[in-house]
Amino acid sequence: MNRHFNTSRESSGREVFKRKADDTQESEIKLPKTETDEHYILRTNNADSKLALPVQPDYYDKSFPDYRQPVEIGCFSLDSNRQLFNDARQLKYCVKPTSKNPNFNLRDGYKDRYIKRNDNIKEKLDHILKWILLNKHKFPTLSGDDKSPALSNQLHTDFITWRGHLTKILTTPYENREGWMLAVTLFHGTYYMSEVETEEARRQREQRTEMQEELIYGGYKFEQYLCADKPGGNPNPAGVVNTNEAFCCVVRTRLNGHSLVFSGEVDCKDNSDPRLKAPQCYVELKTSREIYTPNQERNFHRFKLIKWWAQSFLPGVPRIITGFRDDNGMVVSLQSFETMKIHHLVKNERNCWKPAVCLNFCNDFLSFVKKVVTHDDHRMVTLFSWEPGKDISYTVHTDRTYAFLPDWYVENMIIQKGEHNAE
Ligand code: 0WD
Ligand code: CA
Repeated sequence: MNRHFNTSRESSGREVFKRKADDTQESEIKLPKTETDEHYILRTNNADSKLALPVQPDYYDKSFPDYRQPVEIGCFSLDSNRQLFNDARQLKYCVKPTSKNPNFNLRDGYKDRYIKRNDNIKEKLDHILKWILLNKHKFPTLSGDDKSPALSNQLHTDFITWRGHLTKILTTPYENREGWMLAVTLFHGTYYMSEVETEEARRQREQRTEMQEELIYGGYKFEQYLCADKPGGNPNPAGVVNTNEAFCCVVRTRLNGHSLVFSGEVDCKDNSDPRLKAPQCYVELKTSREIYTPNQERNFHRFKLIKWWAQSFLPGVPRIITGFRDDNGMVVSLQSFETMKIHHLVKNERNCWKPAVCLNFCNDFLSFVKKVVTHDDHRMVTLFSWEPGKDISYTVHTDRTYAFLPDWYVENMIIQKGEHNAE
């Protein structure tokens, strides 16, 4: 089997008993070691008792879990109107600059050649769900005589989500600034996970300064300097930057016992080696401020590279091309990072992040979701929330406040089931 990493599972289960010494009568009980060696905390108070998941890296510092080589099962494109096409028309082709010290002006066009996506519109999982309906044949079905109609309408996939949501989960043990909320619905045996913007994130988004907006634009502008629309073509820095347009790949993989299908935006393809199949031919593009001091380098290693690593590791994108910009918004140097070698660059930092901790934590979080969400109901949402310094907790919602599976998706899945039954 082709795997990124092979491990033998270690058992490092320690029984921990935590009781809060305050007057809320809330106690935390680390559940005894289980077969799967997970670290739930049973949080009880007088009203009810709930499990919570701790995030401290120590709990997850064991050998690497199995993470299967991600396989691309499809892709889609979003045009300037955010219309979805079941093809690669928006895929761009990477053109390596001849100079290692280019002079790309990342501010060029910010005022007059920028069409910005409306980020007040929450698209949730809609694009992925549309893609699924167009590509149901790509999901494994049960074969043989025991194929039951009820089961044949299942996707045989544990989790469906955006890659960006998984990136946030992977980096949680080391995150100390931004919390998150993830809505989960179990429908026909599959857990759908869709982010809900936190109040704090919304506030930050609405109060962005002009300088922050310009930095966000600069990331897209950098893509324009490095990418051509056609293989063999040339980049066109005189064009408009339209952030509605996107190319997304859909990959299937497995983390220990959890099968995953997720989609992530891909910046461009390296077309120079025709033997490279997707996702190995994909390239992630990034910009970052030039590094002048050891302290800046340390922060880059500790806080930025973990996000870059997690984002590209998940779909198996092997390379990240970075443009380092000066304070005038000019790209003054380029550097290429190999995703699988990023950790070697950072591991000498004190208290540095570890890939195994990120993946073990993700594995336990997904197990936690399966343990907590047991009702198969498209209207029901379990909202998992995390704030820095706290455990992961959840609330259950049966009103439609957080429901995110659209009727057109649910109906399509249910109608198909009825059709099968009628056969
Ligand atoms: O919260 C999210 N990540 C959501 C993403 C919620 C709803 C929709 N989307 C979709 C959009 O359709 C977009 O095309 O995000 C797609 C990208 O998803 P992803 O790959 O799972 O997200 P992530 O890994 O966080 O971001 C990849 C790139 C970013 O590149 P950088 O180099 O900055 O990490 O996608 C862009 C951005 O260029 N991006 C977005 N584009 C449009 N809408 C969004 C967004 N909400 N978030 C990131
Ligand atoms: Ca990028």
